[in-house]
Amino acid sequence: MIEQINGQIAAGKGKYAIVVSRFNDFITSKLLEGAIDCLRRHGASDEQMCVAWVPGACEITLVAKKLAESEKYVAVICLGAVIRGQTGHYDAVCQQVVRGVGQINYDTGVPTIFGVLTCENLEQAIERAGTKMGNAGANAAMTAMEMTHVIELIG
Ligand code: INI
Repeated sequence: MIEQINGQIAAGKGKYAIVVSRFNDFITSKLLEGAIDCLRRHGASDEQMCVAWVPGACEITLVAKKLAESEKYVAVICLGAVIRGQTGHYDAVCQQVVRGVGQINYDTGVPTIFGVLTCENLEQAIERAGTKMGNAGANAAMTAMEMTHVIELIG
């Protein structure tokens, strides 16, 4: 028989950290609402959540790393919105955050989830912040719960 490792989407007993950037906060606040709502719907109490605000996407990784290293949280959810229309250094900001968040996973072993929108324009960001394309914050929260359980099952 093939051994199966299949994480469930349930909050469990652990505490989840959410790092959210204030830049474009009319979008990121919707991502945060989506993540909190999703964790609650899957059994998390408010005591199982911690929200850390940072100025912009570039600041997410340092705070996410500190939270992951603290050993207080089962997962760290990173939320932000980088929108090309507004910045000449869009590609650099995106690369820095993508690489940084990925690296935290390997360095700490704590699932650290990339819930940062990288969009061409404001319309795309709105579509992913609770309208046509769903809510990327809620998706990130689902991923955090599933990854937490997968890691638990591996032991
Ligand atoms: N930060 C974002 O989160 N999104 C953006 O679209 C953005 N733009 O457009 O520049 C942005 N810039 C700020 C950056 O993340 C840092 O906060 C800033 O450079 C200070 O380090």
